[in-house]
Amino acid sequence: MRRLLLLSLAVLARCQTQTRFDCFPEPHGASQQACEARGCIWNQQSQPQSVPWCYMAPGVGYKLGSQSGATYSLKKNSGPKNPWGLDFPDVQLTTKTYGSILNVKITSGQRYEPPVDFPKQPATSSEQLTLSTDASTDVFSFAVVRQSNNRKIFDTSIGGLIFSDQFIQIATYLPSENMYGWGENTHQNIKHDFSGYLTWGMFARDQPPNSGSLDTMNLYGVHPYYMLVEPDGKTHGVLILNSNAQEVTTAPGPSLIYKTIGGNLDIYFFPGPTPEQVTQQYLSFIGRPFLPAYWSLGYQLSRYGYKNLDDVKARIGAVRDAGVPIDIGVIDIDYMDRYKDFTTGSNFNGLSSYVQQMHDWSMKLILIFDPAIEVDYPSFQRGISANAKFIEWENANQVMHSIQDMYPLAKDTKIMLGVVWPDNHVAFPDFFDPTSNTQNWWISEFKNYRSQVAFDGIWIDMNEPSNFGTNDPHPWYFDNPDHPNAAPLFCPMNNSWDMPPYLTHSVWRFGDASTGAYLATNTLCLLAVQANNQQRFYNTKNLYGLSEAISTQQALFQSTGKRGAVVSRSTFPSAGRYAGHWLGDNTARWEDLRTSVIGAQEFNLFGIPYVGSDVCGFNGDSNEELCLRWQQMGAFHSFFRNHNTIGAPPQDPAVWPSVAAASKKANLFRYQYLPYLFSLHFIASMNGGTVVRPVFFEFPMDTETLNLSEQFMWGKSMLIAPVLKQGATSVNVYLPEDRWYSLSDMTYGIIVSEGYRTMSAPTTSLIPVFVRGGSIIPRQTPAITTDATRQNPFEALVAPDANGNAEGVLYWDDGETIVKDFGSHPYHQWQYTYNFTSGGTTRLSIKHSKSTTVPVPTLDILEIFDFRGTPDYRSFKLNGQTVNINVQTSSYSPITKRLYISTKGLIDLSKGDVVLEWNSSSSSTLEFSPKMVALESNRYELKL
Ligand code: MIG
Repeated sequence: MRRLLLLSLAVLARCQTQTRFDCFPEPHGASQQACEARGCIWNQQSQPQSVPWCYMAPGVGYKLGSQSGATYSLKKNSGPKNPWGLDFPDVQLTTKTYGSILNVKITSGQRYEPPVDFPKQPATSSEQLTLSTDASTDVFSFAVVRQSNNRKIFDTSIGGLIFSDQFIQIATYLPSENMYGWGENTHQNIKHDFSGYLTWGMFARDQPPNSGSLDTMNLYGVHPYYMLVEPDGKTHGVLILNSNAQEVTTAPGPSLIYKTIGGNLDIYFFPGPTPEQVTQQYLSFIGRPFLPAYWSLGYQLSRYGYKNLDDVKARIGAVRDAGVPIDIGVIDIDYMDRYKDFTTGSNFNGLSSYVQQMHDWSMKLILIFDPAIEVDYPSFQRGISANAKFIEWENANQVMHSIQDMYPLAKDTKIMLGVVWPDNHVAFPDFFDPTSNTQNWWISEFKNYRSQVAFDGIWIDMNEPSNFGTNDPHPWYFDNPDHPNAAPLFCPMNNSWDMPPYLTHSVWRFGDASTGAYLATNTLCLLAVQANNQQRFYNTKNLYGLSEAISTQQALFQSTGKRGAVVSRSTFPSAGRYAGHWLGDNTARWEDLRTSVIGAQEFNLFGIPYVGSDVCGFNGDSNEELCLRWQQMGAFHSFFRNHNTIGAPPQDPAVWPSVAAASKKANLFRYQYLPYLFSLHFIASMNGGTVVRPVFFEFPMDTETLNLSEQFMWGKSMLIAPVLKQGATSVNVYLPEDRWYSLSDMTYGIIVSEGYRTMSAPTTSLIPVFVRGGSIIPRQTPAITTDATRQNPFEALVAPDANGNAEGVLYWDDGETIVKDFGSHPYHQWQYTYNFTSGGTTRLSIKHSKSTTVPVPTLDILEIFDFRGTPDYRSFKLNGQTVNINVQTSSYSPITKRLYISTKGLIDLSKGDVVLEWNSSSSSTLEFSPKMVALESNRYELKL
């Protein structure tokens, strides 16, 4: 009886939250009449606020025709018809597996497939996913079922499947609301919201993020991927491999509605069951991230709007003089001659000798390059001679001759000309050119320029691709004194590529044609073609950044001969193999600092761990306190660059003494722990995985971690709780059930109890950082550059768990050799294991599981927290041989229980496996447990 009641309540609950498939998403013109004219239902409802009033009648979908093996032939049912195109009468659903990855694909005949080159390596898992289908009604549905517990992780019995040429929809119930990912958008919380209907656009656009309030607009890249933590903590991932303009709606149920205007529903399910395993499985399929050069983990100083080379020298000099560790100078488009790639402006004369100077300081140079090439200078000339291809009109009769005929080199071509930063019109290289002429020309331009200016890394911007003023009779640059009034591109709108029946949230978020919003806004016409007419820009636009990144990584490798680093503004799944990413043109506001913490976690889910924000804020004027806190937080993002817009006052750390001091401290901490950060990148690159990691990745069973947006982890062993609020002098941090040692100045080495803790965080100290019990963290004494730091002896920080055990790894290579494959790449790998025995022998074993001739500093320092005994310095034995410990530099405190062993040349790591053992007597009968409880008043108490 009771069960029955519960059941009917559940049914009722589901009925109440019946998901509505929006039938009038257009921004204007919805009315009962217009709605009913579409054959849809009009029913005003106020709860939740965002519920569509015009929605599709039930029964939308396909029915089963026939089945043969893993292929289901579906037929359009008698339910409502699609308002945005002719429903295909027949579609096919097929399944396939890649190891434990399950693929469900719905298509209809031969359709566009994204030309991406994923490795599609099969992944392994302890869990299995299977397909179940239901053809008992007129609405065929399928579910993806986790075998171990029969949970439906994807369940299309909600209905709503639509398949037409330019409008495709699929919907599903979800097993929980714990959804993460989808991008690129600015999310206010790391976890998605299912309390109402919220639609996120996905279409690459040159669009600065807005963190000030909830804003669902699409930004620079496209990532149709999410991860979901099920009610029991098991986690799965889902990729919809589609590169068209698309959108996703989170809705009560919880349910999800996905729409795209081309391609297929090519869906991949990654079974986990842990979040990190999901990421590994996802990356074995799409490709693992590149390993950044060691130096690229150093601190970068950038700005847009340097006046000349002296300006650059002055700011880099000031930061160095302030003693702030810095590795990289970054120069924006200012260095170019009138913003033309591969040229140097006269105000940057001497750049090549300054690079030599930087190299002498062990610093590196990263330069920006935009994809668009002005069509009247030598680089373009060489491209044309090399038969390089550019994005073009489909037919010669579409060419805008008023523009084209001004340029002898472009006059007789179909190249679609646009406007970006250069004074004259530009062309967009076609990186899908099947002949490779374009890619080879691109690479040779970099080689050529590298022989003049010895840059070390490449920053690619504007590759959505961004085009100024499309369809705008008076583009913004007409009012910019630094830009001539080049005639803007106008797209013919009488075609189904630029004006498809359904425009997606990517347009509607900005209005519609009446307000000047089009798919082509800020970009090229969607009817353009690539790959010798084989590809339509309508389909491939979202892949432009990825395609450019692939060629640019080759350009970097071939021009420098080193691994370096590329960062790209536009990304798509697998872009992490070739480039990192910065989170775009944020604003110098506290809200933006906060969302960048979320953004960096999301890009780690997307397989792009070399990611970070514009530290101190790009647009707007930064200020002392914000910049200080941003520097402190940014020191924990892999890509760590202070960047500023043109016209904004300087915001490098040397501007304010307090910021310089805090940055110095934060950067020294980062440089000290670089061997750990680098090892995380090494593992992510070799095996897949995240570097900056959401807390729930490590504690998915702890529901408290599921919406922690403001703190994150480095791998599994460090937890970082940045200060993100103006005026704050403390942070309320959540420590999941485990053992945590503080690494903050005032509480260094002390165990902090789990739960919510208020940690003191004045501007003068490091933000709260914790190391997890059971970890061994490799580190080095920091210096002013990563290169100098690398020469210093290694240290091991041992943070034992409650049983006195700990383990860790260290990966090491020369930091710059290009990784062809890890099988042949020269690197060292060590596994550290530590066991403490009370009143007995403590043992640190180091297994040298992979070795090479790359030189390695010795391991000179061991710092051990919570060492519960008095060490006998004379008992130390290295591989059985007595070793002399320098008692002058070593110490032990029975109060803090911190053991510090420092002896020059203690362990030669290059010589195979090592065991270090020593004895200790149990310390005083009074067992101190240095457990700390943070009090609301921000004072600390030692709990005895
Ligand atoms: O239209 O190169 O996101 O980082 O400073 C702006 C100038 C072009 C946008 C990039 C920003 C860069 C700026 N670029």
